[in-house]
Amino acid sequence: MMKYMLTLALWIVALTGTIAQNKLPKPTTLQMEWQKLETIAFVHFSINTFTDMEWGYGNESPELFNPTELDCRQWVKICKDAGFKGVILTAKHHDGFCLWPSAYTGHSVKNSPWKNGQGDLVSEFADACKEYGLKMGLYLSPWDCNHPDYGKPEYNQYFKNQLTELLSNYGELFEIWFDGANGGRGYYGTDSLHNRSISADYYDWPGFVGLVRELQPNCIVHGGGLPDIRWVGNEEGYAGKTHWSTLLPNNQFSKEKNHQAQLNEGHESGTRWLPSETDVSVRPGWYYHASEDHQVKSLPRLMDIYYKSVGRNSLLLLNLSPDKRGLVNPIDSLRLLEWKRQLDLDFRENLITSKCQFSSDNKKNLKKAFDDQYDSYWQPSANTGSLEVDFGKPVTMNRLLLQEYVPEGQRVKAFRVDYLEAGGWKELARETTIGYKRILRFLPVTTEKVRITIEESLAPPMITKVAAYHAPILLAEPTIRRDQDGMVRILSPERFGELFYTTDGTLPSRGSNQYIKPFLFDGEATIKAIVFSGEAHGEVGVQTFGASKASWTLTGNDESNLPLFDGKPSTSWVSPNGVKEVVIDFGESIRFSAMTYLPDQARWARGIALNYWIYVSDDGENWELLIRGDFPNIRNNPIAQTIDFEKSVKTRFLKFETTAIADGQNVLGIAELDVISKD
Ligand code: FUL
Repeated sequence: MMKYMLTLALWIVALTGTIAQNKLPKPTTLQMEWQKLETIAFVHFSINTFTDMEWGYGNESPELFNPTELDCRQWVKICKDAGFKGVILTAKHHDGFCLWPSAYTGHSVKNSPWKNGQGDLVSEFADACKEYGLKMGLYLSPWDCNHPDYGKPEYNQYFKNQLTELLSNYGELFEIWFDGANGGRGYYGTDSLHNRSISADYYDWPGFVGLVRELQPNCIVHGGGLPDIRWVGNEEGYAGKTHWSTLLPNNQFSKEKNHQAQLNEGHESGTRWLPSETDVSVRPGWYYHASEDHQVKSLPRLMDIYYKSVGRNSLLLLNLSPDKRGLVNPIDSLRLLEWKRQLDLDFRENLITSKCQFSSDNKKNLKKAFDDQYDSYWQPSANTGSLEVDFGKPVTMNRLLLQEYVPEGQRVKAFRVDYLEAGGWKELARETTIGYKRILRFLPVTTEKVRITIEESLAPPMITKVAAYHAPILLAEPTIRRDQDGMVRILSPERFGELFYTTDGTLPSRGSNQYIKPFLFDGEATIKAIVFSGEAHGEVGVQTFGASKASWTLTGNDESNLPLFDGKPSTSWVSPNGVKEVVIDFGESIRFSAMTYLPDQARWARGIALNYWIYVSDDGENWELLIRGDFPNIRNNPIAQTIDFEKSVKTRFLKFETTAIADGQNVLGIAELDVISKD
């Protein structure tokens, strides 16, 4: 009887496990192939490159499009050398200009001076991808500020016609990118700053996706009313630490939590396999702007992005912005090559080799967690279990890489890593999800043994890879901050090393001023700093400061306004509910010709202004409108926005007002406002 009960109990456990496993959403073969690409590239190149904009109006003359040295082979070769497996080109952005001679519009390369209107950039791009063996993808913006039918049902047919051209004429595509962005300014309309709000069901998504399925059955779809992969919820390059490749239907998203935060983490109980793609640009903007040449992301920043995307179960889509010549700038290409070299160094040697001893509560298939085959895995007999690696000698490591076999669903909910120190186990990390790939970074530990314990899982976990590495130290660039009184603080993210700085724009070296404690440096300045550890040094941190803020106040406001002037991007001033403006009293008349607005930098920001009205006044009562405009793409990419005036202005009071705030919020949020004289 006892034996019978036991068998029954085991059978019930097994059955419940099977039911749980069967209910787990699973990726399609296509989604799996895509996930394994790990890093792919984006290229933003179009009319915006020539107008120095991020979002065009749609009324730009095709005559403006005239790259003098365009060479798609150069772009694709850089992508190949940087280790990307595929590359996606913006065939048409929101302004409607087409990089191929579409038969359905004149707003394309065929009316540009480039190759006397005979060129087809998409075709050149396709040839380059073929030559270098990279997968080719295309971005086609549904939002089109140029087309007269946009906003009417007819536009859907126009879009399908264009999509058909792209899907039929350029060979195999691995990814098609439908952008969800909509709104802002457009050419056709009553007001050049009008908002084109369209209803949620305006686009014929099923029709668009249907075309892709029919004409390119091996092509993954980004967006398009949800299809195959999802946006990661930000354009800064990070996936959530907890990161599920599964998502609930839109109407089941939690009401309590920000929508983007949910995209960033996915849902443990998600009913659909929708892995995330982390799209981020090497520069602040997506398009090339000479003014951002000094803001190409640093090597440590790019490494951080890799670890926070690929290392958190996402796929990285990193953007390049060819310049007006039609070439990727050497600053960007060299940085990408450095990045690839550093990645190779970080993962040069897996410290877990066949010489190690492995043990576990379930020894069956244990070695499969340590081989290089993705399709073979180790599984504990229940939803929890642990495995241990004995190196047989002390080894030093600071990275641990784990992979689940996800074709059978993402399972692990919680895991712990311990290492042996002085005869006892010590906790190294306590984490949540693993997914396709998870990489942990920690300060180096020297140990003989490491143990991974799966503490919670939706079904018996399938662990296909455990690897350990000792990545070289990478010295990051220092950050430079200045408070309202002009005190400058330089901080190094490293806990060691010596800091040196300059205030005259020259490159800092060991011979420059050594930073020991905060120092006073008020007024406009560019401060550069570097950290040295022995001979090794990091990259140079650069910070440009505007006019002194020592005597600035906000009129009609109290002390709580200080975050606006404190020089800390991490703190923000937020207006009282319903107030959409801020008035600054400089204390005296000052002259300046530009200003910058840094929106709230919080992860789920408050009060991002989508447009601006700048007024000036000498007495704080009579105001003159100086300039107004939009902040394109600020919601997705909340970087500092520079507003250049036509000529310099001398004034005592400045009013910054907005009429449109992201996500329909009713407050204005400002991390920093600065004024700069550029003359
Ligand atoms: C966003 C767009 O609005 C940006 O301009 C860029 O193309 C980015 C990749 O997607 O939504």
